[in-house]
Amino acid sequence: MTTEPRLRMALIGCGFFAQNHLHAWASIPGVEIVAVCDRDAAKAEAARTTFGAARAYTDAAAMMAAEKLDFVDIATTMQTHRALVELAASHGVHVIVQKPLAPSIEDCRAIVEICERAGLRLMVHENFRFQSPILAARKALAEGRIGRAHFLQASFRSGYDVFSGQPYLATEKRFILIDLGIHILDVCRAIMGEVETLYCQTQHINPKIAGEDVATSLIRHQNGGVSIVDCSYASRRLPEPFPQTLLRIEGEHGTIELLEGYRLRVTSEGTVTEQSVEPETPAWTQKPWHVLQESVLNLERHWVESWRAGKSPETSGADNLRTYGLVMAAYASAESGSIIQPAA
Ligand code: NAD
Ligand code: 89V
Repeated sequence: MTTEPRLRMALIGCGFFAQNHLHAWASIPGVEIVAVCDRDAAKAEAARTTFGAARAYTDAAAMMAAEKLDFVDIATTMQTHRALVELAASHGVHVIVQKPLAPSIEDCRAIVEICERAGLRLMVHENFRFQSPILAARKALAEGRIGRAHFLQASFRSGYDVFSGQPYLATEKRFILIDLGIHILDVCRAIMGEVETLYCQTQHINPKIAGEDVATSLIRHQNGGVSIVDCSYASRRLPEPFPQTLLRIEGEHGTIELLEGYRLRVTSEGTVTEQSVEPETPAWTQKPWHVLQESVLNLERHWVESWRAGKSPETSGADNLRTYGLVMAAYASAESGSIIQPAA
């Protein structure tokens, strides 16, 4: 039996969410965490010791010059992504980049072009479509249990304090659509297909933050389907549902619902079945984050599997440009009050 050599990787940006990336990489046998890098030496060193990396760096250029890597996982905030992708590409190293890919569509396109020109694999760390409850709903649809879908409501409504863990979210002029709406719009694309037109209304409820914290979009898909995508961080409810994405998919023969408490209910040809699709909680996960943490592991496994199979990952750079285009269309719609055709 031949075993493939382990993929040698490094992670750049050892901050809040990167801890999940590292736990997940450490639990995938086909991957070796060779090095970690953060501008903050203490964070880099803490990640090195916790996850058994050989070396820690504070300068990504120095790391790329010194290490022989198959890929880098970029888990910094979006302002730094383009320069770090350019650096990786100059060393012929494949790339995973956290969402949002960049602050502007021009930078996003540049990132995709840089990797295409260099012949490098590029996956955006767009993990919500890899959450196991959402995978279960997608599977029920793909199995034809409700026939062709003509309506989706994808809903994320919470009052959870995301700002204590991610303080930068409170100061950005654009908040919920680019940080969270990007995930829910991506789930919408994954379920209902490409978008023809989009209309969005935003609200700014919390006076302590700079950006919009509620966004409600009405979407017409190219296949004639219609979706509502609603996101809120100004919803006061108990039990607090963070970070659950709820779904209602209506089709010719029935309805698939992802309900609070990770219950998947399928009404198909007059029969109702309900099951728990709550993800498992490996030792490194903590509720209520476990559904996101587990999706990181699912996404990283997908990267390795698609690499080994020589296939493009589902959330490739080119794919993610379409999701990013929906976010930009939503802002354009909210600002102008008009219906927008997203950029192809
Ligand atoms: P963070 O600020 O906690 O961490 C970023 C780290 O990157 C910091 O430690 C910083 O020192 C380091 N850094 C910045 N520029 C660097 C550079 N050039 N070289 C080396 N290190 C550098 O941020 P975070 O909350 O972990 O968010 C990081 C990214 O993850 C963001 O894009 C955010 O949107 C995304 N995120 C995604 C999810 C998800 O579920 N997909 C969840 C949370 C955050
Ligand atoms: O997934 C994210 O990007 C996070 C959160 C779920 C808190 O919005 O920022």
